[in-house]
Order: sequence, then C-alpha cells, then structure tokens
Amino acid sequence: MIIESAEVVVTSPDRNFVTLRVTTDDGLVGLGDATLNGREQSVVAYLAEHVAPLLIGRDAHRIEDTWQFLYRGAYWRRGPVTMAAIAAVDVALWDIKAQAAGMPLYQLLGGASRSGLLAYGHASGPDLPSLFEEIRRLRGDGYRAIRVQTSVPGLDKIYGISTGHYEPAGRVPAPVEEDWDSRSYLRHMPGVFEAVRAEFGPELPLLHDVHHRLTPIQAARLGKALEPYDLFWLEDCTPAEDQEALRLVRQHTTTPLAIGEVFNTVHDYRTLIADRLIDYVRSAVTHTGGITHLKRILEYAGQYGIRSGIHGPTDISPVGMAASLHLGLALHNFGIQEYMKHGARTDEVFQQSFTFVDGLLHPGSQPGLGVRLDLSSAKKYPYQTAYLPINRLKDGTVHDW
Ligand code: CS2
Ligand code: MG
Repeated sequence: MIIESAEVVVTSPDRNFVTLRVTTDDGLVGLGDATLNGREQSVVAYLAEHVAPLLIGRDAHRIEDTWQFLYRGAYWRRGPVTMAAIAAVDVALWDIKAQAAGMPLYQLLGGASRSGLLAYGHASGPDLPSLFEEIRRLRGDGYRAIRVQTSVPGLDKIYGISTGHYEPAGRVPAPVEEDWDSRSYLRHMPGVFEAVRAEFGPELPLLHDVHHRLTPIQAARLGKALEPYDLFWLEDCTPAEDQEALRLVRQHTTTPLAIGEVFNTVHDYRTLIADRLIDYVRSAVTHTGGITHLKRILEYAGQYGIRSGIHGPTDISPVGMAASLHLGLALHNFGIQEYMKHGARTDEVFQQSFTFVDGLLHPGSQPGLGVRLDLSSAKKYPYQTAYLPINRLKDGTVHDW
C-alpha cells in the first residue's frame, strides 16, 4: 500500500486547523491533525516543504519506520513544530492501517479497555452566580466532571473566562495583552472552591487549570489550600519545563497534579514520571508525535501509577480528538478526557463519528479514525492570523499566560 499524495489542508471554520491528508494507491485516505495554536503556519511549512514530499512512494503500512525516519532523520529533534508534524503523519498512517483492516483504530491498539471515556467540560464565569449557572448547564449536558475557572477581583481579563464559545486565540494581527497578579489569585481561589463545594456537594469531580502562572512555592501553597475541596486535579500549577519544581510542590500538598499539554516528547516528562511528581499526563496526540509516541509515554507513566488526562480543547481538531479517544479507549491507565465542544462550522468541515452520551465519550466503530474531511467546506474558511494572548504583571513584566 503505497503513499500517492500528502496534502496539507488549512481551514478556519471556527478557528484555524491544519490537517494532513494522505492518500494511498488503493484509494484509502488517512487524516492527521497538525494544529499548533497561534503557530499554525510553521507546521504547514514544515509539512509541505520537508515532510510531504518525502512520504510519496513510501509503504503506508510502515508506521514505526516512518516515525523513526521523520524523528531521527530531521537531526534537529523534539519541539512543538517537529512533533506536531510527525504526529499528523503518524495518525494519518494509523487511520489508513485501521481502514485497511476494516476496524476502528482502537482495535489495533489492543481493543476497548472500558465502555466509554469519562469527560470533563469547562465551566467558567466572572462571578459565582454565573459560574454556578455554567456548572448546572454542563451537568445538564451530561458532564460528570467539571473544570472550574473564574475571574479574579482586580484583574480585567483572565484565561478561561468566556460567555459562550471560548477561543483563546483571537483572530488578531498581534497577541492581546491580559493582566495578572498571583497574590490576588491566591487569595481568591480557595473561597471559590469552598463556595462550589457548598453549592454542589463533595462528590462532583472538580478540576482547575492554573495555566503555568505560579512560582513553585505559590503552587505548593495553592495545592495545600485546596486540599479541603478534594480536587480531581490541579493543572499546570507552575511552568513544568522546570521538572524539579514539582518536587517542591509535591512535598507540600496531596492535591493531584496534571501537567504536560505544552510538552512534546517523553523527555519532557522523564523526572516527573520516574519520581512520581505528577498524577496525570496532559499531552494530546496532536502535539506529542502522534499515537505511536503518546502511547509510549502513557505506558511508561502507567508503570508509576500515573494516568492519562489527554488535552482536548477546541484547538485540537476533531481529527486529533478522535485519535485521542481511540488511544484513550484502549489504554489501561486512562484517567479522564478533556472535551470542549467544537463549533457548528467545524462540525460541517470535519464529519466525525465520536459520541458523548451520559458524560462518556466513545470514538465510534467506523473503520479507522472515523473522521471525514469535507474539502469543499474546508475551502469556504480560509486561514486567519490568530494569536494566543500574552500576560503582563501590574508593573508591565511579561508573565506566563
Ligand atoms: C487549556 C488550553 O484546555 C486547557 O487545559 O490549557 O485550552 C490552552 O489554553 C489552549 O490549548 C492553548 O491553545
Ligand atoms: Mg490547560
């Protein structure tokens, strides 16, 4: 089964997406997500100039050899652009192989280890009444776990707060600037979770995303302050490329920690996994070299009692989401799957077959990934420059967003 073409499709229905579309000499079409929010065109160039031409004529069945050819053959290893490009090729080839086998992709990954995947949704609100309303709406939609984000008194714009469809990357010629103050945030958040627990009880799994903004000791303080509210996880509590920082946090709190959506290879996690400094691996298939590499990371993590918490915001396309669901269904150490619903135009471009019923996601039983890219719809939505915001402290210093 020989690769005949490899096309990079850029479309922007509700936001920018980059998709690799691989076709074989026997007419199979495989899809891979290569979307890197705010840096999409760098992956487009990497794929179009340095990867796609090298795929033509290769045996589509040779997934592992192609992965190694693209990883070791690049010489310049790792990084978000390289690993997103490799991920797109990897997932497209898995999609093709599963279609050729006439079975849903998860069957090639060991078959289903559960009936469905526990999903969590995003509740946010500028104040407690609006936050509570969002939590009720999500529970009405069937979510069994909910991420809680709120505004912080004294701060104008903050991550994660939206009324309706949330797209952090604005269609703007330059990043929007948001403001931040860690001490205000640290004073505010424990009271938010005290109020949420008082309103919704002790059982509902609650998650929170710090989004990389605290120092290690501040993260330790927050984790400890939130222990009475029994969080499912505290995410990105401190910039985790400083893996040793999590050792300090771990010494002060038993609040479970989730890290890794900005990571792209197993090397980013090595200390965090081997020393059990985290509880959940946050990477998405799209940003971590595809199914082949993320499966390795999660199987390694599983030896240390660490589970998956695969990243699933709207900037992971329906193709990347489907790949994450097929992997999550087969994994033994599955933890939870993030699920932010895409917009209607995105669902028009990407016809997917995964389901969300009674709080559980399932990738479906169509052969392959179960996603079809409608090229004529995709053409209706050309790329638009978009950037993620940046954060500044009150004195103007750039801070982690
Ligand atoms: C967030 C992401 O969902 C999350 O956990 O951290 O939405 C993140 O802000 C975006 O993926 C950035 O593109
Ligand atoms: Mg996050």
